[in-house]
Amino acid sequence: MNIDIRDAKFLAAADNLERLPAAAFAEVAFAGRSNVGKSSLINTLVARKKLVRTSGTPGCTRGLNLFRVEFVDGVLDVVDLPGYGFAKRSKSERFSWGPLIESYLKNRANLRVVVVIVDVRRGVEPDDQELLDYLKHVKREAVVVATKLDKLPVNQRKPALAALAKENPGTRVIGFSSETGEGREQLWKRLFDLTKIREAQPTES
Ligand SMILES: Nc1nc2c(ncn2[C@@H]2O[C@H](COP(=O)(O)OP(=O)(O)O)[C@@H](O)[C@H]2O)c(=O)[nH]1
Ligand SMILES: [Mg+2]
Repeated sequence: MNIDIRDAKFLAAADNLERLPAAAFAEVAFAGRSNVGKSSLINTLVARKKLVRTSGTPGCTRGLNLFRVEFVDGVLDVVDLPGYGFAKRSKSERFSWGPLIESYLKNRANLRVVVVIVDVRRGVEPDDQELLDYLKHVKREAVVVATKLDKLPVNQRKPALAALAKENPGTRVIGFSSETGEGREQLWKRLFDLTKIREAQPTES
């Protein structure tokens, strides 16, 4: 498969939806617990070492970061959602990351798919499950990516992915490693299938 990325660039950081640039192209959002390897995964996917800041460096950690990835024959907008799982949530909040993300997930016009990243050694944890349930509720397409595959011994990888797939019927599970690049093609293929960007024109917002 030809994954010919012409350009990948940071567009905007937004801590409220009004400040997020208007819906332009098909969009994919990436979510996961803090430290799960989300920034590394996005960088590996777009083959840019430092497009997204990795752990330790401050970014817009509570807000949304928007990137644009250009292919020869299509454009994809990528949204890096804040990591969840650490901050305490109030009773009125469905997620520890608060109403901003919930509203984004529910209302963003050009959002085609949400990639939920889990650690292959931990599987889907309660926070992840809550997100997956919410995505189902708002009828969003979800893909579960089990990353840090390289941390498992080779003979445990297939069984771990099979177990995850079994636990999440109806959701595609893709194994991934930002260390080795394993799963990169498979994830792109899935994203191309779901967004149709390789044949896409800009969408109306
Ligand atoms: N071995 C291994 N380490 C990873 C992988 N992905 C991320 N890491 C490490 O996990 C830590 C957290 O990664 P980061 O991408 O910053 O996580 P984020 O907080 O979810 O954005 C860093 O030390 C990364 O080097 C992976 O696929 N394999
Ligand atoms: Mg990060």
